Amino acid sequence: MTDSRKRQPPEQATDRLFATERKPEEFRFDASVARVFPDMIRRSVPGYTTIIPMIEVITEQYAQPGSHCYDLGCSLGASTLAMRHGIPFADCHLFGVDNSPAMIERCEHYIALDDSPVPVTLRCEDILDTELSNASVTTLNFTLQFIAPAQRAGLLQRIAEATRPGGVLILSEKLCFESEQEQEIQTRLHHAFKRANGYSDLEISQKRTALEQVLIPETLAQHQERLRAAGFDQVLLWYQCFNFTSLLAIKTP
Ligand code: GEK
Repeated sequence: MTDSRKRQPPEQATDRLFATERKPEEFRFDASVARVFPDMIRRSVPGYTTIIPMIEVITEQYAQPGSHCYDLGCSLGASTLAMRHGIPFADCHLFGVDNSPAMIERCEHYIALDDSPVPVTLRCEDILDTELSNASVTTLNFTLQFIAPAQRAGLLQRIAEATRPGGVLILSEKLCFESEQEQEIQTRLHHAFKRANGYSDLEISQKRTALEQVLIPETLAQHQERLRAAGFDQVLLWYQCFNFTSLLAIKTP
């Protein structure tokens, strides 16, 4: 593992995409989002700045020599680079997959600036179609929530089947809650986090509307049960901040 403080991203554009009144439109991962994405995700997702370096720590523990590692929904490659620096074997191959051309184009630039010897291939593909095999560590860092719920079980099964014994899936997601009261409290805390990071009430409410049909959260129990049904033997919750969590699903050796 290398010193993550040496890999700070260059100065980033500030997210003001929802700052002025706009007609409601579905959220898309287009060029305008890709341009401000590091600022947007850091200020919107509680725990994101903790989860990224921990993906490096977890990858270091579970990567296997001669295996493939996958970052599914890699965006600009923050999780891809964390995995790359965690992989202790030069004969591993890391694949970053995203179906947004604007994200992949910028991601290529960040990967090129990085000096780790682990080979990385970026694929501009749908993660539902991308080829998976010989996997030791796979990451879905806030990506499954954008997949249609009916297609989630099939994708997780394909990941589990492609995973070697002893391999893992790191799954980070926004959660919803069965209890209305908990839902209200966690949502309020999440919005307070966004306000503390400089987002206005207008920005929070317009973004929420744009994401409504696109980002579909599920409960912790739904995730845990589906991961087990998909073929993972152990499912650990290793991180939660408000309504955002990260799970470690392990295939026993
Ligand atoms: C990070 N992991 O920085 N196929 C491929 N990519 C997809 C698909 C799909 N079907 N659906 C959505 N995406 C990153 C952050 S962001 C999370 C991941 C967020 C991609 C989409 O283009 C976007 O880049 C990514 O999944 C989700 O650690 O914005 O909250």
